Amino acid sequence: MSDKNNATPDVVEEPRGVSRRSFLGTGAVTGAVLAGATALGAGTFTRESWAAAAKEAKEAKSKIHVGPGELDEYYGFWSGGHQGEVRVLGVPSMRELMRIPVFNVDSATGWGLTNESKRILGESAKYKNGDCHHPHISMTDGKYDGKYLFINDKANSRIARIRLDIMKCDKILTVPNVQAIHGLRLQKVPYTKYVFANAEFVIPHPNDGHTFDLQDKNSFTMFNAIDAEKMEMAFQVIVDGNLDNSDADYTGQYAASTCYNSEKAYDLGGMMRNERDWVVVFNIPRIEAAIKAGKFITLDGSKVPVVDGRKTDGKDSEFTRYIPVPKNPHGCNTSSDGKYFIANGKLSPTVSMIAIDRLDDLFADRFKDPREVIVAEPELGLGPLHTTFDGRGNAYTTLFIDSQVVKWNMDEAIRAYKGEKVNYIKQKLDVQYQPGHNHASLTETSEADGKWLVVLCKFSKDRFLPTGPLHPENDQLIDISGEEMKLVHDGPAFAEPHDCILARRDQIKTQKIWNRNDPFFAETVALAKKDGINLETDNKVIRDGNKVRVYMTSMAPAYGLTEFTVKQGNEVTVTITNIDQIEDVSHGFVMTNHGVSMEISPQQTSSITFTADKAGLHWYYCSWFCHALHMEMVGRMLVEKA
Ligand code: CUK
Ligand code: CUA
Ligand code: CA
Repeated sequence: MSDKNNATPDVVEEPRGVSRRSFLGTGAVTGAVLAGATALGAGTFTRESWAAAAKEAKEAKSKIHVGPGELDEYYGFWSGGHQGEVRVLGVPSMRELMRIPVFNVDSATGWGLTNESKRILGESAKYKNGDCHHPHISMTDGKYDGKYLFINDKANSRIARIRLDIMKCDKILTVPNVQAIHGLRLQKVPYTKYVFANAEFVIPHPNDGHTFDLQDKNSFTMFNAIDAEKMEMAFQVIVDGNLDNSDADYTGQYAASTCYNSEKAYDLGGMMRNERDWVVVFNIPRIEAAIKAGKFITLDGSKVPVVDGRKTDGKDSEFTRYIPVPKNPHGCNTSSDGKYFIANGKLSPTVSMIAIDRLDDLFADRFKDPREVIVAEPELGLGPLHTTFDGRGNAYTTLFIDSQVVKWNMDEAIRAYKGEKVNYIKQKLDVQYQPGHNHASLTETSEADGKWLVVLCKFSKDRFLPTGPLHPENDQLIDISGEEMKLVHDGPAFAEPHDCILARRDQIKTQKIWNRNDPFFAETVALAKKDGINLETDNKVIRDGNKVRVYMTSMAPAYGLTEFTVKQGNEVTVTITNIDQIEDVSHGFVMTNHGVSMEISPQQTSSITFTADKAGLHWYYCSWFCHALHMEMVGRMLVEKA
């Protein structure tokens, strides 16, 4: 019988009957090919290739097996895509360890329901959706410091920060006057002072309906820098074209972003008109100096300093340089040796290697042609989207249309660009199917260790048990420690993790139980103080007009209050402090038929506000199984008729 989990089917089917190679035969890469490949499916798999894969998988099994009770070597942080959360995985086991709700509502932890989470969500709490793409860990001296993880929300133009010591989101910022925060990267050196974030879409300014013309000189998008510690806007830079992905360098001086819509077009055809778009490089010290000197403007009612990084009459601004690259580039990746920004061609089979050590000269206008900073443009295959690095001079690029990862050597690509006859391509490995991001262990740091490569495939097709019309994505794990890449694991994932990041387990240090002074619930503690409440000991009901504040403790298997009375129509705030000191004894609080649910982990205070709109008896109960008598951990809210 066929067993696709072991990659040894009896019947070898070619997905959708159209082979990848037949696309290769169609010649020029166009949007039509790209669209066609997506719609029709790609990838030719013979019985031999399945069998070979099966053999390799068996060999690799021992490597990825993390036995019961054993711990993974790496933390992986996965974007939850348009599901809006961040997921924590162990690598290489690929086991999901935790979910961190961010731009979504989560009924287990009460994220989006509790007062603590609503304060963090702020104004934007009204949005129940998000679209995460790029999770990145804060750095000091080009290495992960394990303090924060930042992630974008493309859907509602937000940036969130997650504290890695508690693995909870602690700040969310809506970026003003832009639409769709997409590419997000962090300053690596000397430390993550800034979060760099691209706003993707061009919009009129002010966007008040006075014009809808994207060619208007007041229609543009902006590059954004956020103060990572304060989570406040630092500055914005107006650019030509649009902005897709970005990365920062290892000197602290430059950041670079790809632009696929240099045309400022409205539609697909228009966005593919130019043979070349560009990479825009930002000179951070020059921008900082201008702002310090007061040489900035503000826009559309916001106070954020804005500088203009557009060309004027073909002349560069002091803040930016535009480097033409082919065509609708997507991913932008700094090599872990700090030498190159690599722009991935998408509609071109090439990637463009920009020498970072030539950027000083570029900004000093020492080149006739900005393309003199390009040291190689290796041809890799169809649909290059993202590149990652093993720290041994090799790069790994995803080929969306070819459904492959290509391993290539950077030095050899440079030699070939100079005319030497050298084959810089080391290996092409089929992946299943249509990969977007890939990410090698520690690749964004100077410590890239070349052990594991995660490839996030957009299509899983036949790789898993069918789940109806909506398929999972396929996050594949590849062993890159040897000469050859070896596929070792298929991991189904929900709702498109665009990107992920891997850190060594020693780089992430978490708290076992909450600190009573934690800022996460400090405001709730302050409010309790105003009511004269000692949260660790008091079980009290405070009546304040139509508002009722119920304070109680929880300790397995009982709440401090098993009954409280309110009047119909009262606005009730329940604040619970979990005085258990034992690791892992989390309690919950659910008020039945009121849409009320929250987590209270050891030494945590959580609160939630709702209207007691129904007269009668309403049970509340603990939702995390905490004790043999967990079912008995209940209480009653008695609502008197109005
Ligand atoms: S993007 Cu999704 S595959 Cu938002 Cu980084 Cu490239
Ligand atoms: Cu407390 Cu279950
Ligand atoms: Ca274009």
